[in-house]
Formats: sequence, structure tokens, C-alpha cells
Amino acid sequence: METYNPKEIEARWQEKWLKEASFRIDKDDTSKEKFYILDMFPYPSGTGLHMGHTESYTASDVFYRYKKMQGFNVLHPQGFDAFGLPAENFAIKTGVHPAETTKQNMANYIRQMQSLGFDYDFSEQAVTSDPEYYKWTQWIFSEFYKNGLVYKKTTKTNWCPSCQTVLANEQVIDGKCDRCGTEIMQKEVPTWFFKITDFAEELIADLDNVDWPEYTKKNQRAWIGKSEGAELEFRISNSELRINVFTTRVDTVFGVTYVVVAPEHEILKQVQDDKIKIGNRDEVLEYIEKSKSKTELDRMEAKEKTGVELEGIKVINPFNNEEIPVYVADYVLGNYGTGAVMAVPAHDERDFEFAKKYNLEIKCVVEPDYDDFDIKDIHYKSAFSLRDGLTWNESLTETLKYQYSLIKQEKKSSNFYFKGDGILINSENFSDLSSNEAREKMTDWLEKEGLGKKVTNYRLRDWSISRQRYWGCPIPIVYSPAGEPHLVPQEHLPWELPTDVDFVPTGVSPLAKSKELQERTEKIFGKGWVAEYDTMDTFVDSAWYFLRYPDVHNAQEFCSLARREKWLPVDVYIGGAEHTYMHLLYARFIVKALHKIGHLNFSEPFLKLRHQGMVLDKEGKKMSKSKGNVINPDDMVAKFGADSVRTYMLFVAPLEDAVIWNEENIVGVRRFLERTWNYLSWEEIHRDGSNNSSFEKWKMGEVGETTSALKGSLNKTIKKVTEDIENFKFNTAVSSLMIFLNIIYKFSENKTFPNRIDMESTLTKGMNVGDFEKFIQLLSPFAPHLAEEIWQKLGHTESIFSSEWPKYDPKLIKDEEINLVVQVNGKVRDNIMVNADITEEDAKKIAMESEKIKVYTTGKEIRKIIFVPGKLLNIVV
Ligand code: ANZ
Repeated sequence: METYNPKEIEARWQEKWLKEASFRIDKDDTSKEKFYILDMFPYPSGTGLHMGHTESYTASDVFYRYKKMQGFNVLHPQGFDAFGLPAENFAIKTGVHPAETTKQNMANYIRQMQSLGFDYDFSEQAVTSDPEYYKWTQWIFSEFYKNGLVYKKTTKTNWCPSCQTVLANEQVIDGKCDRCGTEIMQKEVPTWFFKITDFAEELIADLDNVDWPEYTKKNQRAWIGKSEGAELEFRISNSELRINVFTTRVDTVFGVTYVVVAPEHEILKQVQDDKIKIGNRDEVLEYIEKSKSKTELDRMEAKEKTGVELEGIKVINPFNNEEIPVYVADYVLGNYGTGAVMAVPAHDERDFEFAKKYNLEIKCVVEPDYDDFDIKDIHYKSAFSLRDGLTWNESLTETLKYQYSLIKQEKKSSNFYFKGDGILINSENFSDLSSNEAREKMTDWLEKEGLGKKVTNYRLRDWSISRQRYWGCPIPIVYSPAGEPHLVPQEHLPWELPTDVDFVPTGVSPLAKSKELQERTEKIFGKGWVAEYDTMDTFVDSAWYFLRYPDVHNAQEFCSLARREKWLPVDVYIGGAEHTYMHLLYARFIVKALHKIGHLNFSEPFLKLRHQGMVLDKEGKKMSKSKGNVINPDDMVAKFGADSVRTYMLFVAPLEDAVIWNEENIVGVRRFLERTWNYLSWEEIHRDGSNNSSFEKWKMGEVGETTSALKGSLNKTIKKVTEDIENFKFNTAVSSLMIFLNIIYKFSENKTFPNRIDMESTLTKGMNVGDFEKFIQLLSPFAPHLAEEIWQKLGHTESIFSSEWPKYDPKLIKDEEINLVVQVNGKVRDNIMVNADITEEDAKKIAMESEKIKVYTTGKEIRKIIFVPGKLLNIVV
């Protein structure tokens, strides 16, 4: 038989799949259970598919083929996130219209995906820049608008001076634009917002109901940033004015020694207008002006805190009526809580730094529980000496005890801070309560006195969706001559993106220069009407695309009700972990909002989520253009074949871990596929060596019987591969297949043909063709081309993917016994036969009962057990 030639095999099968539309499904088929597996669709960039895509799309293709063979009706769609800045930037440079570039790039992506054997139906794709698609993006905007989930506001927003556009908070990474890396400025711009904050609580709570990686949930929760606390008022002396503060630590209120307002605080407007008279107005105004150039991040992370006192005014602590000073300082942010804080330097790090710098009082009011406190919560700046016989921590504790006794007696100020909860001191009748009790009692008191209330704050901000760019979905809004916004009525959707524009960014949206748009608007709405010139953030386009796939050609609805109910939500979603904050949050919001309005009967888009790891170069470095170490999937396919690339990607590491792309190692996977291929030749050579054509008989299942030990391995392999794929453990699935192939060869060589000259006696033995086929079926999701080819050679006329996924026989997968080495203090003392998958606990029990072990352990305390599953138990006494 010929040698393995992936180039020829793969091209032939890809053509056949395309011709026969192997990927086509009947979306209304009621005879099978549905399964919806989704990839994060790519942005069609000029550089083509990258290795990260290749990995996650391979994983989803494997899962799709496996589910299909299990008899599910599997929706496994693909499309393009086609609007966006790079195509527009390219247009600015070259003059080629973004639509043109995008089209070319998409064609290239499709070619690449097909060359990897990904079985997508591109006649059912969703392309976000397609008017038939964005009609529904606009419809969603309209629905939100009608239901009060959209508003327009002129606020200080993140502005990227290079992209000349507004960015959402999520798009600012470390104070820089997440696309171009330019330092972000703050600029006053009229902006449309989606009210994502209405859903903050649900967005946190419902994470409990989805099967997502824990770290992704954790990060999303942290991003939404729920914090429970109290709001209370500090009245300005001799005035009716009040400064409200938000605190999570009302239990520290007797330790407040000053109040800080953010530079944006409204009280400062009154200082500016001279309605509140202070002694140093100019100094304060200058400080406010200076802070304007700083980003939030600069302000929060500044090592050196700065601020200015508002001279001449004091505020009153509602709990003890003490008069305290007020500062403006930019470590307090204008848009969180109330934009003002009660400062407690003895219990808060930032307040402590500030108080030290400006020589403010540090009043300690919470004492740690010395038996149970976190040493990291203490910051003790002064020197203290190690005490005789005590550790560092114990010495610190003793020092603290002594300091606290002084503080309690003399109410002296402290020179350290303690951030943790503890027991209240020097807090009048709240003293001796725990922090928790105190928070509750103090909040009750505030509510009773009408001086404050319990509140929950979220860090999440509403989603700004206006972009001053061209290549995006037009916001379906027009303005009357009086400047009033109106929705573009449904019958005019899609509200098309004009083509007669100048792309060069000027800070004014390119749409403002379109004659066609102006004429269209006036023709429909009347003279003096103008269109909204901003386009939507492309994250809006991608926040709902998965709702479209079940019914991509529907011109009446975003998706018919029947298809919505049948297909949604998505069962499994695969994509990069870098999307935790933006895409995954936005998609959840859109679904929750559409659910609230009544268009969806579920409120979480992705029931199960898995991330792929990064693909790194040979040295473990990130691939980047500037480093010149980017690997192109095309080259890899040309060199090794798609099946080898696919199998290697998933074999080399667990899906969520980084893949080190080392060409030297792909060779091993390639050899595994070759050996699979060669098994047929092997049978042929050995069986037909006697010229009796028994290879044909073997293929027909007339000769060749699988020995029982081999049958056992096969059934275990079926079980393992099935469970591994089901659990996204593709690497161990592949390695089990490799192990099994070795076993096949071993058995064939040693047992089937012990004496190759004496063929007659052995020809009926060996591996049964039906069992070999099962192995090929298990391999088929990973190496679909090779599997189809072998399947056909074995006489099948239908595709292997319409065959049924192998099942194992539970009777044939009895546990194997292994020899467990038992050591005491590292010396081998016994060998015990146990089940291969014995647990540590059971192994310990059995070992402790062994007479040989008892000799060494009786009467001794067991200090440690070291257990190496399937191998060894070491008892340390
Ligand atoms: C007094 C206090 C004492 C505080 C103490 C902490 C420790 P999270 O958990 O993130 O919500 N804070 C409130 N508003 C702020 C703003 N606009 N800018 C900067 N900081 C602000 O943080 C809540 C705490 O952050 C609040 O509780 C407040 O400081 C500060 F021992 O109040 B705390």
C-alpha cells in the first residue's frame, strides 16, 4: 500500500466535504437532540488566522464531530466580527475601502479554516458588517431605547487621542488604549450608554449557575466589584451643606480624623463659584486643574498622595460631633461611591500615607483579635526589637498588645495601621463590639437618626457605546431640527452605513461628511433633520451574534421564536480568557436585557465555557510580529498536514494551558498518524504474504479475532477517550490513542504472528477489523482526513462521521491490579497487589494492616504519608 501522504488525502477529502456539504444540518430536525457548540468568531485581520484560533477551533471541531457521531444534531457555526478599527486604519493608509479589505480577508480565513478540516457551513455564517446582520444590532439598540436601557449623556469619557475615539472602561488597559497602546485622556463628549449597571447584581449572582472556569468567574465578579457598606453624612459646621461619604468600614467611624472629597466633587463647584468661602480658593482650584490631566489609574496607584485642605471649613462627625478638616485629594475618585470618603488613617492604608504626609491625627479604634488576625493587615513602620525566644510575628504581636494598652489608656495616636476586622476600642458605647456587630448597630443607628443608610455599590460603569469612527454599525438615531433624538423607525432598518465618506479621523465622526446620509435623512424625516454620526462600539455587534446563528437568513426577526426555543442558549463556548471583561460581560448583559424585555426565555448565554491557552514559540515566548516569531498555520499545514497540526495542538498540553509550538515535537504526532496508516499495510503484507488474499478476508471480517487482553484495552480506551473528550481533556484522549496503537502493534507482532513463516495457523488471530475500526472512529475527530481515508479503504461508502460513536462493554473494563510499593521512612518494606485506581486512604488502610509494615509503625506516630497513585506509598514515622 502507498505511504501516508496527508497532502493528497486532505485535499481530496476537503473537496468532497465541501461538495457534499458534510456540515449542512437541518435546523428544524426534531428527531435528534440539539447541541450548540460555539467558537468566538474571528476578526478578519490582514494577517489571517493565528495559532490561538487554530487551537480553539480544532478543539470545537473535535467536540462537534464527536457529538455528531453520538447522534446529536450539532450546530457548530462560524462567522466574522467584521467591523472594526484595523480595516479602517488600513483604509486611511491605502484608500482601499474597509468593505473591500474585509471581504478579501474573510475569503482568506475561510480558505485557512477549510485547509485545517474545520467543518463549518459558511453559507450560514454571521458577518457583523453585513446590513442583513446589523439591521438586528440596530433593532436591539431600538428595543433597549424603547425600554429605557439606553441614554445619552455628555460626560468625561476615556478618549484615545490616536484612534480619535471614545473607549469603554473595559477597553482601557493600564491607562492605555487596548488597541493601540496610546495613553488615554479624559474628554467631555456626548455619548450613548447602555445601562449595564441595572444588571450588576444579576451579573454577579448568575455566575453561580454557569459552568465556567472559576478564575474567569472570579475576575468577572471583581470587575463588577460589588461592595456593601453605608452612606453617611458629615454636615459642614455653620452651614446646611453636607458631604456624604461611602464606607465599607463604618465600624471605624470613631477613628475618622478628616474627610476627603474628589476633585470632581460638586461641593468644589460651589467653592469655585465662591458660594462656599474658603481661605485658599486659588490653591484649591489649581489643584483641581492639575488633577484633570491624570488618569484614574495614576490617581489610584500614585505612591505619593497629594491634596489640599479646604481652609476655613470643618465638618462634623455625626457619631461624636467632633469637628474635623476637609481635604480635596485625587486619591479619591469622582465616580465611585459618593466621590467623598471619611478618612481613617489608623485602619486604611491610603489614608495612613496621606495623614503621615500632612501630619494628621491617627486615631486607632479597632484592636485585632490576637489569636486570629492576619499579620498582613498590620503595617508597623517603627522599629521594634525581637524579643527573647519569640519569633518575629510573636514579637510584633507583643509590641502591638503593648501599644494598644497605651492607646486605650491614653488615647494616644498610633504609628501603624491595622486593616483587618477586630474589636472596637475608644468608640463610646460601641466599644467592645466586634467589627461586624458594630457595622450592623451603627448602620441601624444612622438609619434611625436619618443620617445615613445601608448601600451597595458596584465598580461597574454603564457601557459607553458611541465611537467617532466609520467602520461600525450606525446608531439608528436621527435628530430633529431642535436637536431632539428620535429612533429611526423599524421600516428604515437597516439604517445603512454610507459609502461616500472620508476616513481620515479628525475627532469628528466620518459620517458627518457623508452627503448621501444627509440627503437620506432629510428625505425621510424632513428638512433640518440630521443623523447621528457616531457608530456603535464593535463589542455591541459581537455581544449578540450567537443569537443569530440558529436563523441567519431570517429577514423578519433576529431569530424565529421556534429556533430560539430550540437552539438557545449555547451549550459550549470556547475562546480566549482575554475576553473575561469585555465580550463575555457584554454578551451576558445583552441576553439579560433581551430576557427582561421578553425576547428570550433564558438569561445566561453560555452554559459552559472553556478557554484555550496561548500558543507560544519554541522558547515559550509570546508570538508577536515585532519579535518575528509568529507562526502561520498555513506553513504548518503545508509542512506536516492538517491532521498532524490538529492532533499535536491538542495533544501537547491541556486545552487551557499554554502550547509550546515546537516543530521537532510535531514529528512524533505525525509518526503516530503514519503508524496508524501503516497498520493496514502491515496487515496486508502479513496476511497476503501467503498469497491467499486473506487481507481482503480480514477487511470483510472473515478472519482475525481480537484476543481478549486486547479487547480489554480497546474497551478501556473507548471509555477513556469518550470521557476525556466529554471533559475537554483532549491531550489525555490523544495519548490514550497513542498508547493503544502501541498495544495493537505489540499484540500483532508477538501474538498474532509468532512465526511469520507459519502463516496458516495464525491468520485467524490478530485484531478483528471491527475492533480496528473502533480505534479509527475514536481517532476520527482529531484526524478526520486520515480517518475518512482508512474508513473508505475498509470498504465503507458513507462518511465515518455518520457512523455511530463506539460504545464500550462495561464487563471488559475490569480494574487492573498493580503492585503498590510500600515504604517506611523511604525504605521498601512491602509490596501489595491493589486495584490500579486505589485512593490514598484505601492504600493507607491496607498498608497499615500489613504485618511487614506493622513491625515498623506500631506505637509510632505517623507524621506524613506520601502517595504516588498507582505506584508507591511512603509512610513517614
Ligand atoms: C472608611 C474606611 C476605613 C474605609 C477603613 C476603608 C477602610 P471598596 O471595597 O472598593 O468599595 N472609598 C469610598 N469611595 C471612594 C472613592 N470615591 N474613591 C476612593 N476611595 C473611596 O472600597 C470602599 C472603601 O474605599 C470605603 O471605605 C472608602 O474608605 C473608600 F479602615 O471608608 B473606607
